[in-house]
Parts: sequence; C-alpha cells; structure tokens
Amino acid sequence: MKDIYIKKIITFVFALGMIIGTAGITQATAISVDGAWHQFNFDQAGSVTETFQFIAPSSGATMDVTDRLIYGDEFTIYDFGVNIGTTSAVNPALFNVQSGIIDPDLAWADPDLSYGSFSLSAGNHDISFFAHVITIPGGGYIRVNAVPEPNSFLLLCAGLAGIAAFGRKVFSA
Ligand SMILES: [Ca+2]
Repeated sequence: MKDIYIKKIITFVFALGMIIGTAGITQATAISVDGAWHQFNFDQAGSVTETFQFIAPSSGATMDVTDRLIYGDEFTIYDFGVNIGTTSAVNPALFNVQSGIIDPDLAWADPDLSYGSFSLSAGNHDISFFAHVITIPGGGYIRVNAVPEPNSFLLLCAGLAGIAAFGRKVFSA
C-alpha cells in the first residue's frame, strides 16, 4: 500500500519536472529607459527566457535589439504579445560563423549581427522575443532610450521671438 503512494508521488514529481522543463521558466525583468544594455538568452527551440517591462516617457522611446556571438540568429519581437517586427535579415554565408562579439556596443555596431530599432509610444511595454535560424542556444541584447523631449529653453526662445515679431508689427503699423 505504501509503495503505491510512493510510486504515485515519484510519478507526480517526475511529471511536474517534465512540464517545467518543457515550458521553460521565463524571467520577467523591469528595466529603466536609460540606454543600458540587457542580455537575453534563447534555447534551441527559439524560446527566449527573458521578458522586459518598462514605461516609455510622454515623448516615446526607441528600443534597440541586436544578436551576439554566432551570426545568423534573428528575433521577432512582441509587445504585450503583439508582433511589432523582426530584426534584420542575415547574410546566409555567415550562418553559424562565430563573431566572437560579447560587447553589446560592438554587437550593435556590427551590421552582420541581426539588429533592429523600434519606435514605441508613451506608456507601458512588455517585450518578449522569438529567435529564428538557430542551431544552438544563444543570446542577444536589448536597450531602451527615451526620445528627447523638446528643449524647454528652445521653446522659450521661440516664444520670445514670436512676441518680438508681434511687437515690431504693432509698432511699425
Ligand atoms: Ca547569435
């Protein structure tokens, strides 16, 4: 009788392990809109194990994504599950060639590592990925920058220039 329960428990734990192992564990990471690079990783099936959450300012944000290390991986990017685009196509002659690049700035500078820049509206974003053209597990980098706000000093100058022009019109009439 006891043996049956132990067998059932072992079977249950094994089944649970299989489910967790198959589904993978996704790591949700809240990031700042500050231009800092963050790494994500993918398995052989193309599943990316990280998602990134951030809030774009009222001026909007620009999100950059690039592959790293081995050439040939491309990424389709989703925002709250909606496809917003895929990174650049890679020269097939370079598939599986090792770039050796692990510095995110150098990866971004190399056009042969698949890359993309995406404009995002103000507010909440929840970014996930799917990796294509993979032969072995790998990774990539993501960064988010704020679109610059119109400079308040320039706006003030434009306003003063407008008042001056209006004044000249009034006094010259
Ligand atoms: Ca790669």
